[in-house]
Amino acid sequence: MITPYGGVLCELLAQEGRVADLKMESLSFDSIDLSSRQICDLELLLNGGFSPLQGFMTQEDYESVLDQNRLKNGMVWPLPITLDISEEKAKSISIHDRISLRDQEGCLLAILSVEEIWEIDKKREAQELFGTIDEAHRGVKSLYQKTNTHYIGGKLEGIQLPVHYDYKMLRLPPAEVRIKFKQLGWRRVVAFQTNTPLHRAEQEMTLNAIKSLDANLLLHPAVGLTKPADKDFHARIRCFIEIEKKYPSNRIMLSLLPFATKNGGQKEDLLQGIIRRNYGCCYYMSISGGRKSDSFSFVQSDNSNNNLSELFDQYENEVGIKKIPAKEMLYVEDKAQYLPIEEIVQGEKTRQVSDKELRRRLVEGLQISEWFSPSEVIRELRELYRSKDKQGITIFFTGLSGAGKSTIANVLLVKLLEMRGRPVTLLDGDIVRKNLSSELGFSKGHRDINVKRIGFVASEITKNGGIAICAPIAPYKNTREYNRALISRYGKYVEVHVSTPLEVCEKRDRKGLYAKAKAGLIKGFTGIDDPYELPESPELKLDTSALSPEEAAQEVLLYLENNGYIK
Ligand code: PPS
Repeated sequence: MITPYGGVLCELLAQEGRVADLKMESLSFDSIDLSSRQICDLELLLNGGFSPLQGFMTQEDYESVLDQNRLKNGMVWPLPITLDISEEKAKSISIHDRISLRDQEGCLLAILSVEEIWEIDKKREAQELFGTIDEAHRGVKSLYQKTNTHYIGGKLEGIQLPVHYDYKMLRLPPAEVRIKFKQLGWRRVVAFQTNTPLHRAEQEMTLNAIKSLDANLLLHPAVGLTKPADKDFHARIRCFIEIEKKYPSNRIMLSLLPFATKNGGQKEDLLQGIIRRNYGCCYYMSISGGRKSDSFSFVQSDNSNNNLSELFDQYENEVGIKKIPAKEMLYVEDKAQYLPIEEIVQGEKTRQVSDKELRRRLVEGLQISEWFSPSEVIRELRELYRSKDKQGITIFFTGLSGAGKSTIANVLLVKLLEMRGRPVTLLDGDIVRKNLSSELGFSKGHRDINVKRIGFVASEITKNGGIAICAPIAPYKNTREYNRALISRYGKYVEVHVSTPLEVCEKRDRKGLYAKAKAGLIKGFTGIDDPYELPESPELKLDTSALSPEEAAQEVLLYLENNGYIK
């Protein structure tokens, strides 16, 4: 029977006294500010997750990993763990230098003793790692576009682990996880890697696996490249917290792994296994990518057409962790239980919900049954995929001066406030010019800044589930499209072209500005000597020469109601 890996953890954090010395010495060192991806690698190096590595790889290790999935000392290691720097930086650093590695706020994390600096042969790396040099592959694209030109390798001395303010209790380093396993008397642990929330099918699948192996479960999602302010991330973690409660409490532990994907297919899967071995697990199981949109089958990560387990199978004895297959389970309606596919008798009615269907139901606010997922998990997902009537909305009026934007916006504001439900904010042109953009004039550059500021504030309101009503002239198409793209990431964007003809606006001329512009007293006036670029496909077009303000506002409400955004 397989036993947990007894190998020594290479934790690279310096002892307390040494840390004080290093901090003093580092005052004269050059610094590298690490990207979030590099910080993930550094964390796993410092906390022992990447044992036996003692620093960022030198060229010999790197070449050996590319050539034969092994470090130069012969140990299995499938992917390079390297630190990339720019050519300019590479020129300013010499071998034997010591370099401070800092996070994005400048906080000192570690000291690197430079052993080697070399230029990356990206073509070779792409070919060896991803089997292609085609940038359609995410790993290749990232290597070509986001990775610097040089690698710098050498041993590390850690000052402190990267700082996390969120879910501290769930961010256990390998040594602490090992201790917990010991305290709990867990000798056989299956590490389960997933990027997506678990539903009942995956819960049953993992339960089935641990029962058959007489083991326990470490639910160990990789949460590397996520930003603390990312709503998605928090919803995902809360889903894990909720599903954890649905397991027998003595069988499961949830912990977060600071690993940033390297899009490395089979090689990455093996690396993930090695990391879990270092955390004290003896089995490894993974699903990535969720369910296919049209069926229940798990989508294996990334580039490989081969069975994802092949490379793992080849090395598992040497590595000291065994991969177990993720066996799909389906809900059998007649039996009101989940069964592995191979145990389902022909003719038995099974049920499934694809990812696409799940998203549709979440967005439409439709029912999702308990057999598919616990209501607590669905509640968290509903926060993320808010149904249309709970999503934030931006209603963006655009049109000439005097077209009637502000008047309709004010009527709409009152009507929406009457309805209650969501907080509503009016960002009228004049209000914004007074409070947000008082230093700006009417040049193209200033108008762009003004309209983008409105877009930014509206995007924040929309993100947080409110309604933003905006009413600037916003004469330029590109800036409007910029706002549309920004805001649509967070909720519904409704462009309303207030298309009242120029002649009508001129005739109204409530502020007397058209007369002044025509007399040449104001320069660059929209519609007179500055362009108004017509919206190509606004959600609504309203001409106030034919509609009263109430009628125009009613059109907007009808649009929102017909499309499910208000009830
Ligand atoms: S923009 O282009 O979107 O930044 O304009 P906006 O912030 O909506 O400001 C438009 C109001 O400013 C007054 N005003 C001018 N408008 C257009 N062109 C020039 N040169 C200009 N100078 C001053 C004008 O009264 C607009 O008010 P509304 O409410 O639209 O009539």
